[in-house]
Amino acid sequence: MSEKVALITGACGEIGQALVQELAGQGTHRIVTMDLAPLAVSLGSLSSEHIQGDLLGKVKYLYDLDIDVIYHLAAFLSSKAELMPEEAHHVNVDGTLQLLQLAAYKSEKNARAVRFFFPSSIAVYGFSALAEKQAAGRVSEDKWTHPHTMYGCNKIACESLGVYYSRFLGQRQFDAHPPHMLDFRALRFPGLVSAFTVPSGGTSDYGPEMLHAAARGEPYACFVRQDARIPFMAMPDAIKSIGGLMSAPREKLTQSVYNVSSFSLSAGEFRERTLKDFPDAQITFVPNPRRQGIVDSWPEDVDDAGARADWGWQPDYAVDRFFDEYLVANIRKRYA
Ligand code: AKB
Repeated sequence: MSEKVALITGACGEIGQALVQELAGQGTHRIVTMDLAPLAVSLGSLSSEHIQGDLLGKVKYLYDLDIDVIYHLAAFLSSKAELMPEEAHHVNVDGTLQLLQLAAYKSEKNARAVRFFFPSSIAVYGFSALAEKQAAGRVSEDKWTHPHTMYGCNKIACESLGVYYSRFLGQRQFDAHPPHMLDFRALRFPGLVSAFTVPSGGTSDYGPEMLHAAARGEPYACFVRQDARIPFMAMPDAIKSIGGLMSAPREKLTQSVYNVSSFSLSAGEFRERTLKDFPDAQITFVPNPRRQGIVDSWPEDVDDAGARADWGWQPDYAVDRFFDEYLVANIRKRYA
């Protein structure tokens, strides 16, 4: 195995756990993981080194590694960030800035662009009225980018910083011999749903929470209205989209930031699909005004034509296959 390092921050999160397994299976890089938490025992053997602790205090240790690619997943999600906005900004933006500085330094020093993956979100979009959201339907990357949450502000700031570090750092693109700059690539994820992990701190969490509660046989009070609609995606498709974007030749990419979508569901439809497989599930709707407000500010769906055109994005799990083949079977196994 190459000594070139694939660094995964936030490795203990939902995307992180799935990505560690995927990259370990590929065997192209030495995997170094980072998180506040210890790595799950089941993943321990897949990471050659787990750096546990506060990201901002640990970045200095990464300068000794032969970093080839960074998957920067560590972040406060939307609901948690609203409880502590300044801390969220510090981790979400200052943490990303420090890793971009590391990738920029390594790219120039090794004369080889470090690829930098950043998970952005539908939270970069912002609607002020339901009628506006419904009229907009599937939004494209250049419209409605007025986030209403600290998390959304952080995501759009990090997108801009990533583009800056990969194309305009110090305006050195005008130098006679511009330095190698990092290769920044981002995806604006919808709500992600895993059959194997449960979300925490997000606002799209009501979808997976509803299913996991039903599978455990526990009642669930959904914190948004039945008509609340946002896009969702199965975790395997999220991992597929990261692989698709990160393996695409740079010259094929006409953007640095891409929407990716799979299906759009209302909370009421989520309940109906859940009851189909768990008929005894007790699911009620008890909207939380603040979290409802966040979901109302997010789009019903996103337009991912750019991703499909530039790097052949195509989800594997539309809504029926998502429930029937991915979620219900695996979630039953998890709680059996
Ligand atoms: C959240 O709910 O905060 C995230 C997201 C949609 O980015 N899952």
